[in-house]
Amino acid sequence: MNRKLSIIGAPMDLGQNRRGVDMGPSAIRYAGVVERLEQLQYDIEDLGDIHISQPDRKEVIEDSPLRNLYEVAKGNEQLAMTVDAEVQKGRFPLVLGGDHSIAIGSLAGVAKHYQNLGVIWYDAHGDLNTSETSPSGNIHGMPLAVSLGIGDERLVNIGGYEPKIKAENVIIIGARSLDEGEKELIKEKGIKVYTMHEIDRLGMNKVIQESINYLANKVDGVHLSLDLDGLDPQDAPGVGTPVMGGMSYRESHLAMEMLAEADIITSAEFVEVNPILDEKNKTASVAVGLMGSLFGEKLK
Ligand code: EXY
Ligand code: MN
Ligand code: MN
Ligand code: MN
Repeated sequence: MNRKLSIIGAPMDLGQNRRGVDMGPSAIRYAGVVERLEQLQYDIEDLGDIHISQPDRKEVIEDSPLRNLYEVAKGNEQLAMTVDAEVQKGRFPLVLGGDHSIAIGSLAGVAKHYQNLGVIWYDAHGDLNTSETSPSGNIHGMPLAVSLGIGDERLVNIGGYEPKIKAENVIIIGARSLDEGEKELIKEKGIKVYTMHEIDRLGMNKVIQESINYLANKVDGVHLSLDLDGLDPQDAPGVGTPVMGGMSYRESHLAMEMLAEADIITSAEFVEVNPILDEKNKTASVAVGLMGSLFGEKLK
């Protein structure tokens, strides 16, 4: 594992319509992320938060069904530049969300440094919608499609190139709420998905082992995009779009520990922590615990 970590806060809440997820980076810092990872002897730089401009609601020009398109695109351009610069310096970017629309910027900043970037998308959702298939207009339901080069050009081309990733290098883990258009895209592109059904049948051990094997010899880096709503709402209640029947705290720890052991993750983001919807910062603490495992707590 790269011993140099750069923490980047992305206080974005414009990719969806519930207030509070912009406080995710603060909640995760408050839950002790820096101290936790410092104990593991990482060289940590906390770069603070990128700036997210607020939409001027009086002057919104609605030429798109995508909610807050301009501000989401602008914030992600900035995130892409920040992440890009850290990777350039040889540092591991650890991005704290913010809603999941920030994966557009993280991946735009990371993917240009790889020929074949693998992606593990740990989520209750597929985040594979476009303006045509989206039931909500919320961009946090679209970042995986956007990164595959599918969707509104103003999002797809963030960072000045497209696509960021290839369908055969993506694995979705934990899916249990997929829209019809997303299911079609998964079929059409042959995206590897472990739904909760498969996780129940195979067990997390097998799912992660298979995922590691699937990506091995194919990719030159792996980005982990971990949406806290991938976990069961009992373990991670502070999220805007909870879905029952998710992965447990323990399964998620096992997943992180196995990824740490395999030493394949080269960048990561933890998203959708919403302290307003949380119970005593539980979800932020869970996120920090999972980061501890991902960065090798058990291996020490
Ligand atoms: N599929 C639904 C939509 O596109 O509106 C819900 C998306 C929720 C996305 C969350 C963050 O992963
Ligand atoms: Mn706000
Ligand atoms: Mn998501
Ligand atoms: Mn989700």
